[in-house]
Amino acid sequence: RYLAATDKETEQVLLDSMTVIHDFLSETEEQSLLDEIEPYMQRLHYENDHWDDAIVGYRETERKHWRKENKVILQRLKDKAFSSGSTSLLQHVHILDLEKNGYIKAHVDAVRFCGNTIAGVSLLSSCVMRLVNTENKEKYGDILLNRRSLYIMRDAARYNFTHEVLKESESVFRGEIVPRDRRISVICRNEATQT
Ligand code: AKG
Repeated sequence: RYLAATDKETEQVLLDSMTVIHDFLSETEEQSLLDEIEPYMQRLHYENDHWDDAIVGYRETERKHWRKENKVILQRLKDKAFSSGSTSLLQHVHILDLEKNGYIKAHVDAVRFCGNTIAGVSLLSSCVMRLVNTENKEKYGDILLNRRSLYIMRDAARYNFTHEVLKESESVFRGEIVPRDRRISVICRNEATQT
């Protein structure tokens, strides 16, 4: 089980709107993505001054063009996460590198920048993502994101819950410590719905 929720209602909402597929990537696929990402990432410095004050200890980039073998992996991710009725995918894939002590504070992705679905794979480290109900902070679910897993967050999980990646000292799932190391997430999003 990848979800631990405070109550039954939250559990049901999150089971319906937040999917996690453990071992979505093979070790070879993880390495293949890293081989392409790392040379660029290593030239950047970790930062703490996020524009929205949401992320601590991170560096990030976006990538539109990928090596052939990684295109295949990303296409598999997109096919899994986005239905044919989805708005078009954003062309740029977001790559977020959190240092071992880095973390992401609770936030909801801006509705004017992206649509109903956020899908990401975790490289190098497992972590715990917490989704907190925006209308009642006592209702939340912890999500175990193992290294090489894929998560698909859509609709209620995306709009009605904040999401955050817990810092090392809080990285616990169902009473078990989830060791945090440097973590890179590769995230695909779809276009915002026109309103
Ligand atoms: C975001 O970019 O909004 C995130 O919270 C990233 C989540 C992740 O690293 O998987």
